[in-house]
Amino acid sequence: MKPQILVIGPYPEWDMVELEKSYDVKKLYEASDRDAFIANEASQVTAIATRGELGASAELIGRLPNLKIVSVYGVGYDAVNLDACRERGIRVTNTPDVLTNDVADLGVAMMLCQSRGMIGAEQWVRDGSWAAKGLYPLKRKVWGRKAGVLGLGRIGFEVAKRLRGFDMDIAYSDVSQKSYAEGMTFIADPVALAEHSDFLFVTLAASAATRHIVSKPVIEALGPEGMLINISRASNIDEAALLDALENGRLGSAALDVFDGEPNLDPRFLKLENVLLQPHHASGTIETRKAMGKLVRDNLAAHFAGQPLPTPVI
Ligand code: 8YV
Repeated sequence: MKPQILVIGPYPEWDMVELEKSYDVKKLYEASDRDAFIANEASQVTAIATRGELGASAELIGRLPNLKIVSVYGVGYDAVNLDACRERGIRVTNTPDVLTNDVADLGVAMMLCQSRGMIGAEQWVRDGSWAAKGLYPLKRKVWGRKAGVLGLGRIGFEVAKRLRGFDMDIAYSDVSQKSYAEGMTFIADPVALAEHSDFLFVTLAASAATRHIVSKPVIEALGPEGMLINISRASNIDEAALLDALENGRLGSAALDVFDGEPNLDPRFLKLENVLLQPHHASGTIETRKAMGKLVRDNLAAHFAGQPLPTPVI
């Protein structure tokens, strides 16, 4: 008999095919009655496979008495209730490293796209404005300006490496100074970092400790000429303060891949012209998603074989 695993949200078909070869896959996302499904179908589940943003709540963990492992398809595991897992000795794994470069690429692309007004420029060509009105309105340069990286972990470091190619003055904030941050200025206080920056990248792993670390004072320190780029989690930002500041011009602009309540983001975002909106796809390339799927399966396989887990969180 194949072990039962519970899949919280769908994966690409290529992953589902592979998972189904080894496991009796229970698809929570297809259940019309979630409670009945968990009670009747998922009682023998020993593993959860989930996406970074979907996670596993204490309630769900509590309803799966045989659960032994949660394998997360993503580097962020903030949506998994680690306390509930620790209490029962449930292991948790994630997919670090394989997605680092793609996430950094998208963050830098978002900065360029927003600063140079590329979405509006595309529209200018398509709707005939170019021929009718002439030159596209001038935008702001990127190269040589000041960037701040809030969280110089794997992704933050790759963002900074790319920004060097634009001859930017790079500063960063983290819990401590990093030995690998050569040529970058350490500014511990996020408000001071924002004050120093034209572009502020949020690349922190989200946790209860980092909730709203990008606070109203940070947003206002970035100011009317500043741009906030978030490729981490929405919870790192005080979104109400962000919306207010974008609406009244106390913050210049933002480029966001993540939102509170996503995919149902606050409709106020849709009315703003000074924000670039992306659908949480920083790791969304075929190559990286295939590598993430494989790592999810490798962690599950190692668990069921009694081998050390390749990428454990706990
Ligand atoms: C998602 C992510 O898991 O790595 C993370 O933390 O949030 C993403 O990679 C991905 O979008 C799949 O849903």
